[in-house]
Amino acid sequence: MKTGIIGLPQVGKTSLFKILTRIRLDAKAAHAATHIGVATVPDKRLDQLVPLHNPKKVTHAAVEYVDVGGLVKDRTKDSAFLTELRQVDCLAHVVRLFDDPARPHPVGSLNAARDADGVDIELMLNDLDQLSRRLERLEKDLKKKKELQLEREEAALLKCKAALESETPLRQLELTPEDNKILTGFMFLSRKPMLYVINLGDAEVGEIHNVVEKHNLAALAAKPNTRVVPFCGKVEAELAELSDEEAAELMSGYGLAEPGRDRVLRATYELLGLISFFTCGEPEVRAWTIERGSNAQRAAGAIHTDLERGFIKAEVVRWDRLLEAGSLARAKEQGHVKLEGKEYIVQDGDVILFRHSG
Ligand SMILES: Nc1nc2c(ncn2[C@@H]2O[C@H](COP(=O)(O)OP(=O)(O)OP(=O)(O)O)[C@@H](O)[C@H]2O)c(=O)[nH]1
Ligand SMILES: [Mg+2]
Repeated sequence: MKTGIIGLPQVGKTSLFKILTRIRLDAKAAHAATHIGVATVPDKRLDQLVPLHNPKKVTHAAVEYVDVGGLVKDRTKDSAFLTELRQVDCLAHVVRLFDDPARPHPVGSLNAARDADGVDIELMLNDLDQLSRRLERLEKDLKKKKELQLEREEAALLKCKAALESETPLRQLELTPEDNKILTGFMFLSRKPMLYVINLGDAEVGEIHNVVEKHNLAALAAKPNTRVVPFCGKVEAELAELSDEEAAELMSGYGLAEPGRDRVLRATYELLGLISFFTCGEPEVRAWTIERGSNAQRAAGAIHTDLERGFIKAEVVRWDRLLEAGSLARAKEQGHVKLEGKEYIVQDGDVILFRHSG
């Protein structure tokens, strides 16, 4: 699963990319158009399970980010850029609220709601263009021959067209599973879940909890498939250079409960509809990523296809119950370990031991 970092020029996209992935880019590399990297998702649950097992290795979940560079005017008309952007599963739009006289905001003033809408309009215009071309084709084909599948496609596209013409991004539409299936192949930009990363000036870092109200983003934050996460690029860049203790001290000075990096990573994970389950043993304590709603057999497949094929049963215990019990054996004695079949829907934070054949 890939998340594309987008936004106007000079808003802090590459800075965010570096903070999330912890990849160091020298000045020359930082100017390149695109960067791709993987970020490990922090998980306190997993960290707490580690001392119970004393494992050789600990592996956190990971998500991939692509920094596609600035959305300068008409860039979405560039076909290579567009192809790259269509491939991502989710968008992270960096909106600039920090002031820097040396690098003025491309529009001049700072207005998060305006920038959020402006970029959305660009995405929507692009979708409308793509959709209209397909509709034209469909109408011609349907004149020649009526076909149920084509009529369904036309109906789904007309729904989208009506939304786009009233400036509603497709991510906000409620669609039937059948419509969703038809639309998947189009990879519409405004249909991708959207994370607005509000890049604050360091003077505002103490007010991080008021940002949504203060900058008129509450309505936006309440939309479906949308999240708003305040973030302070400058402070986060400082935190990245510090030891854990020093970082904790700096954060408490700013009144921050956790790094913004963690909030952005978690929000991305949630927007993508992902959850984690854990496997615990002496060789490795590890978080695995699956889509919310996956059953136990699918979850086994995240580890290995052999495990999915040879699935017999899953021993499942909630992470906090295991932590309380102190060991799997004791959790079993206490009746917290359940033996589940392949249709069991895996829950976020389950610790699973798969029994399999072959
Ligand atoms: N004060 C302040 N400056 C920042 C912040 N984030 C980034 N900058 C500065 O703004 C400039 C642009 O940052 P980048 O991260 O390169 O921005 P970008 O969006 O990737 O820029 P382009 O790729 O050129 O569109 C750099 O000089 C950063 O040091 C921030 O949160 N606060
Ligand atoms: Mg950049």
